[in-house]
Amino acid sequence: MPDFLDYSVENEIAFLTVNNPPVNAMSPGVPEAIVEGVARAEADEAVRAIVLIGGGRTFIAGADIKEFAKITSGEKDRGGDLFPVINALEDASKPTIAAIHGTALGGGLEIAQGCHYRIALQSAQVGQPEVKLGIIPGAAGTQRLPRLAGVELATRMCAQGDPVKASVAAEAGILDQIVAGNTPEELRAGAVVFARDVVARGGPHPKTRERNDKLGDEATNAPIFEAARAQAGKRRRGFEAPLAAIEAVEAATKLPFDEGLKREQEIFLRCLYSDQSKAMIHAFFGEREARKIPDVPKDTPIREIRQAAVVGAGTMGGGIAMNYINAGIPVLLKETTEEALERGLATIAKNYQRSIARGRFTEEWVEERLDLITPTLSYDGFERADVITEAVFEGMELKKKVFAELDAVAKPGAILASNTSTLSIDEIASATKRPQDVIGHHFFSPANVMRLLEIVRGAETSKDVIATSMGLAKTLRKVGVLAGNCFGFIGNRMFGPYRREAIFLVEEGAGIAQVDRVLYEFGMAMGPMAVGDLAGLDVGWRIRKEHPEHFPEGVRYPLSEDKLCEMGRFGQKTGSGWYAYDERRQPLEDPEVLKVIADTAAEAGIKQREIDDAEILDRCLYALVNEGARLLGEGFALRAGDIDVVYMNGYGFPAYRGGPMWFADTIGLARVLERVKEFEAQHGEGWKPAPLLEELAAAGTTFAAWDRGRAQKVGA
Ligand code: 3H9
Repeated sequence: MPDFLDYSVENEIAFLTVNNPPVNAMSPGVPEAIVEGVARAEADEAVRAIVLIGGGRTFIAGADIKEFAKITSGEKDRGGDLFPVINALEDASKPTIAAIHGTALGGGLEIAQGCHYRIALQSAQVGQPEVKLGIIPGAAGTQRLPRLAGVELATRMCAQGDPVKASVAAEAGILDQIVAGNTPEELRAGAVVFARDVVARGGPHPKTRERNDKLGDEATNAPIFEAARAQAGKRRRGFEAPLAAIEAVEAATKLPFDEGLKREQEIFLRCLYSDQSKAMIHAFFGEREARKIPDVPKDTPIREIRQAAVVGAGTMGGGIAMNYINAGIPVLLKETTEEALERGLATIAKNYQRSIARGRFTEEWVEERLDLITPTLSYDGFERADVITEAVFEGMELKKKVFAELDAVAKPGAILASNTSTLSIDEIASATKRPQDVIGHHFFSPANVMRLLEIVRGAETSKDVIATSMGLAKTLRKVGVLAGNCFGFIGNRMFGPYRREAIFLVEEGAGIAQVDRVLYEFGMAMGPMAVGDLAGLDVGWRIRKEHPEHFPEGVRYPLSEDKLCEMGRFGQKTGSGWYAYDERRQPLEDPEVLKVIADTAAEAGIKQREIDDAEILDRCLYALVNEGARLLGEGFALRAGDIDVVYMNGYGFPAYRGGPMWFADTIGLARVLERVKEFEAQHGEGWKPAPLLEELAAAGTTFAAWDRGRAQKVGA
């Protein structure tokens, strides 16, 4: 049995140091070890107070999330919950103190709430992030947190899941003291002083469950819950857990502690067994798996990134520059004309102003960031850059010209990244004499907001450039996913068939708004037609013209979108696309577009008919899944989970459905294949089933199982 707890006594204080790296999760055996430690300290006459502290880099990051799947699959019964620990700490006769560094999250914060006192380093954070896993706090967090923090903050923390800083937690009453210093050693020293002080003051020591002074009343609480529900409906549309968390906190304000707790447990279990929580736990581990690249080991050397440069100050280039300066990395931002540069800088300033207005950043912080940008019209200074990102217009000739210029000015070892969303990294790299340093860094618009960074590996990209890019994604607070160098990589390659089906459906008689509504109601952030109008219909049009090889003769082609582009209807930026837009940018149905569609259908011999919502959903989603399976089988993604991470973080796929491949697993691959074959019979070539989909459906297995099998092979 591993040694999950170090027990030591200093100055009459027992230190229970949790020892379960990397994040001190409450894996089986850890709660039991803490209970034993508390009992030992209680029995030890030399001990006057008990301090619970985390070993290594953090306090307790919560329950062991891996255990949840074992519980819901029936592999083990619930057991191992945290109540024995919390009760032991709260009912101890000697004062108990949680000493927090790093993060106290989920069950970690719930255990701390069971202690009589909580102290923390200034750098620590505390939170109830369970909703991000589709569950709610399940060890009385919804009942104790409002008793410490008040109803408003507790509701926000439980329903939104974001951690709060130590200073906020101290002000709210979650923490009793902030300890001076930055290190775990200083925390220990502070804990000794604090513990001796509470011992000197004497008992009784406060039990959180008995405190009711912050629970408010119906009149003060009702507007808090109403606002929280409205916020959840708007920001977390379709997610069940935020509403469930609010329900549980509300129970704390209306019921005695034990009854409130019973209510929390019912709601917790309902969420734990839900499909949403399984999908979101898949998303949690998927993001972390995506960092692992089988042939790029963890100890691959990393290139240091101290100075960045970006070529192109348009929407993408400006957003990319913001990512660097937000991370404290100075950036050179190059444009070709003074006007373009000024326009770019003005957009950046406007974006920051919006964040200041929303209270996200302070004026001073933004000033400091903006000082990190050096605008330029030349390559002067580029010789100092460790990473240079090209974000110019999407055209191969221009990109190659820029890369040839970069090859001439960049220092040896600089990473040369292209923000291309479709083009071949190998061809771009061929414009340089250093293809090993060339890689794709595909950011998503708006680049300062969207979490995804698709990292595209060329045939010659060196392993340390890949490892550095994956690390850089984390530094820039992005989720990095490695993609192979195929047309459109992972995301846009799949998006092609998805939007193609949406357009075909419209040509066959579905309403434009109907298609958007069906996908929106499924949970997508926007429908496919509205996305086209937002991103610009000309982007796909230009790609289709530049790459006819991807649209072979005899395979149906999205005719009507080209026609709209020929009319200058590029989407929101030209005031009209699939929709017309009023002055408030509200989309309106446009008779002119309906005529284009009807004429296109008539010319192409497409018979229009009434199309039901179910067909729209199946055709759009299974086009996505089939293409995902194809590129996965061809090796352009490492795992089905990586594809899911791409779609949830870059394309607005609802996290509570776990991404397209996970969603397909939940439907059953045999059923998905059956539909794909039906569509192939009706619509031909474009629906040819992906070999991997056929293989897995025949074997009666899932994409998730296929991922697990591969992970084992790589590990072996
Ligand atoms: C809960 O507590 C429910 C309760 O109400 C009680 C119910 C009874 N479990 O993220 P990182 C792994 S629900 C298992 O790269 P960082 C992670 O997979 C829980 N494993 O580090 C990774 O493994 P690998 C509520 C976990 O420094 C490694 O640790 N708590 C857990 O960037 C390093 O993780 C949360 O939701 C876990 N709880 O960030 C907190 N946490 O190396 C979830 C991490 O094999 N965790 N791992 O890929 C986090 O938010 C971040 O991990 C943290 C550290 C901020 C702590």
